[in-house]
Amino acid sequence: MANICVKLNSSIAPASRILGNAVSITSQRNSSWWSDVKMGPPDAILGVTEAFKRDQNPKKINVGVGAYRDDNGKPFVLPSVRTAEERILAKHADHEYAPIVGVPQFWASAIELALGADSQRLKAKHNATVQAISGTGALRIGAAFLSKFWKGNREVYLPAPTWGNHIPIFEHCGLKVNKYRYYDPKTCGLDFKGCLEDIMKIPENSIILLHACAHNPTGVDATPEQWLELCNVIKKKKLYPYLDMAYQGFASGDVDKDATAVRLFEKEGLDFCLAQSFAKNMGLYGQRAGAFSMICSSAEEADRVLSQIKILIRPMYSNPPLHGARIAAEILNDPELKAVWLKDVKGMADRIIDVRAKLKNNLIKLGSSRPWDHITNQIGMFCYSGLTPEQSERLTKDFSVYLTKDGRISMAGVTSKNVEYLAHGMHEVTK
Ligand code: IK2
Repeated sequence: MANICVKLNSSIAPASRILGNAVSITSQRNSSWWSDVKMGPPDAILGVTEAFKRDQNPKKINVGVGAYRDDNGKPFVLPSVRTAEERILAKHADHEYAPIVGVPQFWASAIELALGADSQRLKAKHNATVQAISGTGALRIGAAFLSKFWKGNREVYLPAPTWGNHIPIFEHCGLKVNKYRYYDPKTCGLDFKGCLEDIMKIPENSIILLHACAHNPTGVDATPEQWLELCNVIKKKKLYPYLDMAYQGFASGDVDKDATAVRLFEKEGLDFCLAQSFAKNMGLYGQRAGAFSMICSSAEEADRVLSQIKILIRPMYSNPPLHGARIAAEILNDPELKAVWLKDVKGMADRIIDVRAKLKNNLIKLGSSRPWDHITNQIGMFCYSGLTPEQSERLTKDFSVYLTKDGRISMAGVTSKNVEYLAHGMHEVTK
């Protein structure tokens, strides 16, 4: 150890002296380095799964996390994904580093899926697109870019409520987080009037985040007409839109229909950020396949923006993982396999639509006098049930039904086998 030296205050000091210092500082403090670190709370969503795993009740149901299950409650690997994996294995591909921007066949087809193959701005190369560590990583790259380069008001406006992780993603990047009205608890639907009123009050040159489809946690989306109005207000108020599309295909079962908002913003000539995830629509949760794009005003601007995105990514994680991106690329670049995937997505969306109806009908059959129409009116993975935190807690404690405290039910965890029991529990806690 004596011959290991460390640079200290511009002079070279033997490591033993430094280590000696560390030991004496620790003993002076009479505690360890991290004795002041407080225990943090479990994650509001992933913590629910941890508690579910500990429960011994054979009737337990996990409707906490938004992860699709088949009708037997088992994780589902899409047939199109299985085929893609077999093809990749047969290719004996290497495991070299991906470029900083990721697998080109992946990110190029990801943005085409969002904007559509006929997108004029895609053809004109107005997009700066990179592969990202799923949707979360995509959002994070965008937040880091905005934090470094945004010259307007350093505030981002999020819908109330929103996916819980949006808040720390932007805050960690030094942007102030504000809310605009979105959900109306009285109707369990969209508070469109309140939403427009609040957006009109946002200071010009601020950033606004919008869920492109299948809003999480409410399952409440704007209609195409309402999207057009939102787009016009955003343009008029000179706001910078950040679109988060984590569920393309999951809302309606149709990837083109679910891209309505993104394509509208593109056609209306707005520049915007776009975060995409393939966790849900390809079931690639743990593969972390996502994409981040900035739609810019010219190809030349997109080139400059891309160069800076690469500079941000390099010290974050250097370059993204290969496997999930290869799977998605295999699917999106082969018309036949893509057709299988589109059927897979529709199958998942339809199963969810089916269990929504079953849940509502079971509640009616049990004699519940509460209005439950929102269960079938809301779309996508989640039902914002209207259960209070107390009712949600009782559902967990007395019925081993695991959900987040805001009453959000992941419909992806509901099956034809457990729906009756879920309805029974919901009826008992809302009587
Ligand atoms: N954006 C939104 C709106 C999301 O809902 C998600 C995924 N959330 O899923 C967990 C849950 O709410 O139960 C993401 C982004 C990011 O997803 P990922 O990073 O998994 O692609």
